[in-house]
Amino acid sequence: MPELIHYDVRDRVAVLTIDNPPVNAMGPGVLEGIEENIARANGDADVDAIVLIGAGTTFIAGADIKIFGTLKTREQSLARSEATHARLKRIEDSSKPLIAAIHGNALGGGLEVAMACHYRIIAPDARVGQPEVMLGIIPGAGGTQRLPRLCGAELAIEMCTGGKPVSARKAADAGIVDNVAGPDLLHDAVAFATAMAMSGEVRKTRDLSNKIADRDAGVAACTAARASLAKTARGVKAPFKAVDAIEGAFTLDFEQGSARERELFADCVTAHESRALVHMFFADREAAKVPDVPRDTPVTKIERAAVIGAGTMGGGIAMAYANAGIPVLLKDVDGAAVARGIATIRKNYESTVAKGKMTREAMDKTMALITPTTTYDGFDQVDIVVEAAFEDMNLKKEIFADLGRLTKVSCILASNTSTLDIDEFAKASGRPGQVIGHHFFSPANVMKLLEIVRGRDTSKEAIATSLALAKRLGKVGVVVGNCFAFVANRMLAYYMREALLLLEEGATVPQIDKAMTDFGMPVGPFGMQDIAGIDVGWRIRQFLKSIGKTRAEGPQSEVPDRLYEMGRYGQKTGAGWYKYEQGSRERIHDPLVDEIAAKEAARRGIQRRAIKDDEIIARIMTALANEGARILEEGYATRASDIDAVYCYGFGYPRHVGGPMFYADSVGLPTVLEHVQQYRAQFGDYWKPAPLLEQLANEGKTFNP
Ligand code: T1G
Repeated sequence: MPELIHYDVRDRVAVLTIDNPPVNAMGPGVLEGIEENIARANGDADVDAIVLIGAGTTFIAGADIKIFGTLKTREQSLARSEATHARLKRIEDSSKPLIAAIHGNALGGGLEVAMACHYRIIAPDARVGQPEVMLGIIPGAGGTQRLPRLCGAELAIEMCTGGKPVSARKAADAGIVDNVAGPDLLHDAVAFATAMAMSGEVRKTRDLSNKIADRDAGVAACTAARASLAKTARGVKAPFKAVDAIEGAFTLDFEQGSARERELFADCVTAHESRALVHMFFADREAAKVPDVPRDTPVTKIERAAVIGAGTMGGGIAMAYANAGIPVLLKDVDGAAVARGIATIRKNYESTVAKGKMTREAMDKTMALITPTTTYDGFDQVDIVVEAAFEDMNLKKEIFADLGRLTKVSCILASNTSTLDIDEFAKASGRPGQVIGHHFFSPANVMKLLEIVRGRDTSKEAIATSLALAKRLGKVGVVVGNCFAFVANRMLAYYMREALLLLEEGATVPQIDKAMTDFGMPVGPFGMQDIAGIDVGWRIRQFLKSIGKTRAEGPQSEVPDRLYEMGRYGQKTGAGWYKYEQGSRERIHDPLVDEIAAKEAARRGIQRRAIKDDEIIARIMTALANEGARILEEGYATRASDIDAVYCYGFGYPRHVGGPMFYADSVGLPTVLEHVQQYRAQFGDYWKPAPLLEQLANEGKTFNP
């Protein structure tokens, strides 16, 4: 067992260094080691004070998240947090001043350990936070009791319900930390500890009371927090539990408040919400690991970029690059097209400034990074080109042939195509190793997913460069294979197939959309199409028909074609699946659409019936899981959690449900298989179960190991 805590004495100060790479998570032995070494320092005659500091890049990044999966019952959770609470109290009872020296991050249990120390000193660029709600839990090591004692109700609530870390400066101003250090944190921490030893003062956070003295104000802040969460939480429960626990800091004494925290923590850690969010935490990180692309694969440093096509997607992609500080050329066929693109970009930034989320100065600085052009001048200087032109194979082949001639050999040639075969235009470029799919999701400057499509000849360097770039653009990069419509749109087709068939069978547009938003989707399938444009879907269907393809196996509803023929393209024409008042985006049910669906059903001999919301969820989720299984067995996705990441970051699938594959695991694959077989009998062979689903269900296994 490597030594997790190093003990050194410097100028009569014991320096305890936590050494559990990569992020000093509180795995087995860490907290125990801290307590043992504090006891040692208290017994050490050569020591007057103690400093706790992290080795490597950070202080403690929290409890070891891998442990949560082992807490199967409330009892197990309660026993574990009782032991942790008791251990932190013993640490807090150190007779010699105990100073936490924070660099990098002090998150979750890391901040809780720091708050159990008597004083905290922080590096200027460090952050502290209680991100537990991002994992579907609440602070479980006394954070909901000690944090309000240091910074009061409002900030404690903000930190514990939002999960975002705060800066060193903000933490100091709020009283969470006592001092912001200079460039040498350890030096300043030892000096601070020596001063505290001189004063002989130990200050136990649990005994502080002035920030929690005003009980009514504390309770009022919690009530207000619940009200605002009711509008924003969209089905997640942990933030409400965090407020309940913090309220205990104002209405109960420390022991009772801590006991309440333990109870609420146990509620959360054993719930599906937390299992799903922990799954997604690791899914985000696993996605960056591609089995045949070693971590030390060389990556191209992206210092300049170019985007071809200044339409909705091209403009959003250029913004994503500029937001990351990368200068980008934005090219389109003529001045008018580029000017339209730049005008849309400016409008988007203006609305961000208007919402106070960006300063005008920052907007001007960012927009200055985007250079409009109608020529290939300067393309020989860029490190990556993202082609976001019209979805037409011949046009793309032409562009990639130009790029192959005009850009430097190390330049990555990426395409934002959502459907077309990467290998075809890779050949046209003459440099297939550099060609790769970078499929962004609309709005490209907002949606977190970057679907990275590897072609037959795409080099490992191009893949590694794309993954590193995704992180730099603030995206989750997921590498998928070059099958038709890749992973995201291939699965979306099955999602839409079932939504449209359910409509023909008797459900209504608002009913289906509500079932999906109640499930946690940000918008239902029909609301989403009205935003994206029914005409866009129609054009893709025409293109697919021209190459003899359909998006999904099985019957294709023609209701969207009927709407297209009526000029109902969605929000942009004031009517689509819904109708819209002039200038409003409020969706209004239009019975005319039900009539069209009924006519189409009659034409296809479908008997209409009343459909329950459960069936809507089951049909759609089962179709996703079955197609996801096919994608896995065909090798177009490395692991099931990649598919979950694609769906959560590409289509806003609720992270607290865990993605379609994790959801299927939670339903139970035998049940999912049963549904597929039932639907096959009811609707037809297009519901053939994926062999992988059958195999895993029969072996009692899951998609996600
Ligand atoms: N536990 C286990 N592994 C962790 C971990 C953790 N807390 N944090 C990171 N890792 C792994 C991660 O999986 C990856 O592994 C490697 O470290 C590098 O991480 C009691 C109960 C600290 C900001 O929620 O936010 O405390 O993929 O790629 O981008 O109340 O990691 O290399 O094999 O993310 O530099 C609360 C979670 C826990 C913080 C660094 N803490 N971590 O970001 O590196 S709950 C958190 C992060 C808790 C208490 C409760 C980030 C980071 P691998 P990385 P990074």
